[in-house]
Amino acid sequence: ASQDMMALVDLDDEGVNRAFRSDVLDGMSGDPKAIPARWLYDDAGSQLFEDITQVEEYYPTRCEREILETRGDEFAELIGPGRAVVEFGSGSSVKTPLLLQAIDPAAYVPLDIAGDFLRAAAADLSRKFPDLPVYPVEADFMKTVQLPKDVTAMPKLGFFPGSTIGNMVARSAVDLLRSMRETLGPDSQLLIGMDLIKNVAVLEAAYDDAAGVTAQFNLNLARRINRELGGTIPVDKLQHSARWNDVFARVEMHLEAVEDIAFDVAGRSFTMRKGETIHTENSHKFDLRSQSTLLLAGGWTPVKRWTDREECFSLILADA
Ligand code: AVJ
Repeated sequence: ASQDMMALVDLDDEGVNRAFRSDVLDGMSGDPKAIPARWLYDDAGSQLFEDITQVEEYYPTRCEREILETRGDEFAELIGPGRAVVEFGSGSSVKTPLLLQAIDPAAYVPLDIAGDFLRAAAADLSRKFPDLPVYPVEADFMKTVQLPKDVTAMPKLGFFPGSTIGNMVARSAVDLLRSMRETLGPDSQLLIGMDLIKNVAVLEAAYDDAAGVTAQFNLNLARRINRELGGTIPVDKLQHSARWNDVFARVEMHLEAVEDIAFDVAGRSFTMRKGETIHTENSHKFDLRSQSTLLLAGGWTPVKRWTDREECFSLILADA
């Protein structure tokens, strides 16, 4: 049922824990087994993802940065100054300075579920832009977020880089785009990154790098289950797998059992046959038309689209 990020949960620690347990138990009871990708991003997972963005094979970060670095004048012209920039799933906010520098915003509101990570990144950004008010909000951006009252009167620019939208199946992506529109208001704009369909070998290498960083990111989910849910998963008997699914236009990450295994999670027993997998993430890829269709279904009208020189990745500006 839940091979995507969708989960409407309370964000107090106990709520997170309960939601994690129920998502994992549900997901491990299914056939095929699947756990929502959002649980990959605890503080350790968020750090491992930052490491992924540095590996040679992982082109999205590099290509998106190229667009942000070279199109500042066009952003300034089409977006204008004085907006509150609301970043969804801000992570380490490494790309953000490129945007903020170009458009001269009135405030910056990073939203993320990884609290410690969020606050460290916000503090870092405040040092770079001492005159910019920064209001970090620890929140699950899958639901409509109450923004700090200091920014309610400002026109908003939603910033959703990295093709994180690609983690969701279309139905959830549309729900998210609609709730972003709800969060940001009727005069808002959205600058969203969307990864492009390309050569399968390039796509699969980006999700299975030679140094094994993506494998560690994926395996961290099994370690997190062991840590937080009293699990006994034999992590050394799982291997990372990344495969292009052409029907769904997505790269899928799985954890595959290398032999028959049995283990407990939160007091319940599970088995995996050799070759059986736990589906842990989808990363959907797009073309021009699928991008427009998705945005329009979510209530956003595309205004301008940029790609990097190699046409690996795209950024799209849309109006509410
Ligand atoms: C954070 C969703 C953009 O799908 O490319 C990277 C996550 N997973 N390598 C992506 C990810 C494995 C990443 N996003």
